[in-house]
Amino acid sequence: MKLYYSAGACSLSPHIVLRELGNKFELEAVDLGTKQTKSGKDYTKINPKGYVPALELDTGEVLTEGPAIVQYLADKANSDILPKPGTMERYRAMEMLNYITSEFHKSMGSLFDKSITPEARKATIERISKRIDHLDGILGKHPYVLGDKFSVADAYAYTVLSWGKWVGVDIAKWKNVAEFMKRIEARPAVQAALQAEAA
Ligand SMILES: N[C@@H](CCC(=O)N[C@@H](CS)C(=O)NCC(=O)O)C(=O)O
Repeated sequence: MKLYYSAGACSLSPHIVLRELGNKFELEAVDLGTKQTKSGKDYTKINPKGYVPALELDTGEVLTEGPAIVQYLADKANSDILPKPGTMERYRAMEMLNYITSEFHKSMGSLFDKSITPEARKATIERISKRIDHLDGILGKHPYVLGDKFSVADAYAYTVLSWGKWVGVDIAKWKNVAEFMKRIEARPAVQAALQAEAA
């Protein structure tokens, strides 16, 4: 299995999950500007959407979209870092993955765009702040986004919120979220993923 990634991008979420699960996998960096992979392949032939992450399976099949990849990995490993399919808890996990993808991932991502107007930037930060208020309330009740146990949704939330420092969203303002970020960052799998991506 091979994960196509870009350092610090949303591909960090499935990268963390691969390490949490103790899976054997390869990593290949993608230059998102040139769409070339580290070994010189045209990434658009691997993922025609041109963005990371993409997971190449041993069968040669390629799975894209972070929330789908993390569910695939956890289900394949029959792991408790994601509730089982068909249970109400699983729909809660999907509810949270969707919340992260639509309310944080894309809005935080849009703030990296240097051409965004100051008005649009301000409005986006205000909208994200309301979403973080909600998440802070959740994390005031339990240590992980779905409850008392680490799940794939924590890896995803950690990844997209870690962009705050680069885009002017000061996570330290939200006490529970700030503590959550430290809790997730301290996990050995997260440390290993961060080090591998920095190498
Ligand atoms: N819907 C995709 C979005 C992935 C995405 O936004 N990837 C960004 C990095 S975080 C990217 O590769 N952007 C480069 C591009 O769009 O060309 C997912 O959730 O996996």
